[in-house]
Amino acid sequence: MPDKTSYEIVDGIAVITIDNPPVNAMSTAVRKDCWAALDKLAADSSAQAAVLICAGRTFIAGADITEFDKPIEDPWLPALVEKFEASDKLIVAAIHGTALGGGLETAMGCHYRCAVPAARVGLPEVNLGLIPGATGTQRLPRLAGVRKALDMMISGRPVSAADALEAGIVEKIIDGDLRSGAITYARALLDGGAPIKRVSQLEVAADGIDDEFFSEYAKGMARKTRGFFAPAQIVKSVEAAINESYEDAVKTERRLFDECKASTHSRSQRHLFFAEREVSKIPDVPRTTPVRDIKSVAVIGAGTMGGGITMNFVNAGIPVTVLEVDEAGLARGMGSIRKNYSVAVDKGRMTEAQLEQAMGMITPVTDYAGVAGADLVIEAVFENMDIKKDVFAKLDETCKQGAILASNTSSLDLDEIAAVTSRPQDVIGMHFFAPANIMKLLEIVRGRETAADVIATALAVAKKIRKTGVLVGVCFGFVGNRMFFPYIREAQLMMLEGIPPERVDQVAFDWGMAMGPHAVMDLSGLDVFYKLNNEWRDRPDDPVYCRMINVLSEMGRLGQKTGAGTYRYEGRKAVPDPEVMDIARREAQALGVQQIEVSDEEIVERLLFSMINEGARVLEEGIAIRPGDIDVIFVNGYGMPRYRGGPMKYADMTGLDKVYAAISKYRDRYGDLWWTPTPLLERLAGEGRTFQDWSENR
Ligand code: 3H9
Repeated sequence: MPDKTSYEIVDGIAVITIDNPPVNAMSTAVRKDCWAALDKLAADSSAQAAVLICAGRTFIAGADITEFDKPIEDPWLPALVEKFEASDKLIVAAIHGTALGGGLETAMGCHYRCAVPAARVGLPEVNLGLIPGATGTQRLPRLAGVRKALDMMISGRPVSAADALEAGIVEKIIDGDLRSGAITYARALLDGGAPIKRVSQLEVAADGIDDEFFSEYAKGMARKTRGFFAPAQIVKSVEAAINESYEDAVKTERRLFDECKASTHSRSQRHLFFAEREVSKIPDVPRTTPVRDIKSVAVIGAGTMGGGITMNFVNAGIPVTVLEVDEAGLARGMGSIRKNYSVAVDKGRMTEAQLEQAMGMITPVTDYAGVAGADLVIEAVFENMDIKKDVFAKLDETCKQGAILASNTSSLDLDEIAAVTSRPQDVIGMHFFAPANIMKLLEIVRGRETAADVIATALAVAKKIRKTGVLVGVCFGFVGNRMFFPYIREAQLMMLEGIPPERVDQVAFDWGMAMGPHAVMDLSGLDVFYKLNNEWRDRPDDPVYCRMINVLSEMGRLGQKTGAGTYRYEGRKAVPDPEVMDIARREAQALGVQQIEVSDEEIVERLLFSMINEGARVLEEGIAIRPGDIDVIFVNGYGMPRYRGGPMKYADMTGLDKVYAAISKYRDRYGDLWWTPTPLLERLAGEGRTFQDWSENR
């Protein structure tokens, strides 16, 4: 027998075990082996039935995603699933861990399914820009009903074994040893004369599914799935389960799957799947690096950021000491944390008792002695170098040896901060994104002297508090903000050029951004950008640069919080303000900025390509380790849609020659200062290569 599966007879039952670590993905080799095992089962007179089970930590976690960019090799998964179903001998799938995607589809090709209580099953293909393509869109509605199947496929969220049992996706829960339990179950089915249940032959329960159902369903999911290609394809495929014969509907599913697989969306989302796993691999920090034990955390500063950071740790069960300069600030900070938790209570996500328990894990203090024993201290004070240095000097005096001293700075020189301590090896940046209790991204900033175990610990902490930690180097703004500045700069310049902010925002939104640049600035506060620009010490001298941020901030128009910024606010509703465009026109005249007409394409290019050019520089300087790391930053921290894959993947898919040509065109128009193509971009464009290719073959 080939080595990805084993075949053994126990009590007249063939036990087919897949063993393809780490997650038993259905690779070509596994598919071939399963095919052979099924042939053997058919010919084996000593086997009356079979159990399909997996070794290791999980049942099959899906098709092997690494094979999606290569030509498909037979047997392809849909054919294998049909072969399981066609078996004349009864087959039971025995599920532990997660049966996902092609894994659940294979299980649904079997005649019965049993699972351990902790198992979870789901069809998460949508997260990869795909639809289930091995008859899952046809089988799940037959077992669980149309609505439940759609909900599972559109959300991509797996359900528990208990939920699967209730929905009819599995027939039995096995307490205790799965293998022996599944064999006993198969034996009992045989002895009881249970029929061979072929899911494809079941009717789809169509009660309550009228002509309107699918269009209503599509309308209902529209807001959450805006811009994504796969969700509507899933709906169409399930619609086929109702309106077409099984054989025709499977063909429809195949067509819709192939369209998804070839789409830029799926290529982007598959790229992110691997990029998000790769970020934790640091070339000079091996996985075996020991991590420091983090049992207690202290947060310096109880402002909005400090409060949000605190909540992350409390939610992960780690007690936090919060330090503020005075009792009043402390009371305000604790009040906001309580208020945030109350919102969760109001929404039914938390009970009053849990709220009190969470608050009980926070110790408010005003004296540095109170944070002396913490394993990890995160400074979240005002973004100002002198203040930060002062805090770190105090931490160096008070904190125990071995404590990790982290700064939440979003832009400042971490090495300069570390230099005020006697232990720069213990200093690291942990840049959270607002709102810190919600946003997934954590930029982990490595200083010149940060120790390897401190980096490994910060990455482990990120995982513990359910953040995506990305390691970056020291420079102004690190990776995210540094690359976001050109995007903001171009939005600002376009305002001076007479292009209304609402148009720029609409184009960015339609491209897929969660919000346009002007709306983001108004939300964060124009003063935040104003201060950041002023902290940027070696900013090129350009009076036009972000001029409107300066003018509006100095007028006290700071954004949503003052009721007016670039927009005027009626409650939270942004209303275009003609006065702002009047100011922009006057400023443009004074600065000699031409009024121009631009296409939507130009708006996208100027916003995105300026950012990509900076990204290439970030890579050249080694500030980001891989282009994929940059992409992970932008989809997790800056509202970039996953279906674009992040700025660097978007550039690769657009073609670096096109990006280079456009940047050169803007250099001709605006000069060298901001639009000089980065040498790396120029070289790769000339060689017809991608950032990804460069990263893998350096
Ligand atoms: C599909 O099935 C299509 C079909 O409908 C139709 C076909 C015709 N393939 O996440 P982890 C790797 S689409 C290849 O760190 P965890 C992963 O890259 C598929 N590799 O572990 C990582 O590698 P490395 C539908 C895969 O315990 C390692 O395994 N299925 C696959 O945190 C460990 O992964 C899905 O979308 C794969 N399918 O989480 C499920 N899955 O160590 C995708 C994982 O080199 N997978 N790897 O970095 C998951 O959601 C999680 O991996 C899982 C485990 C929950 C299983």
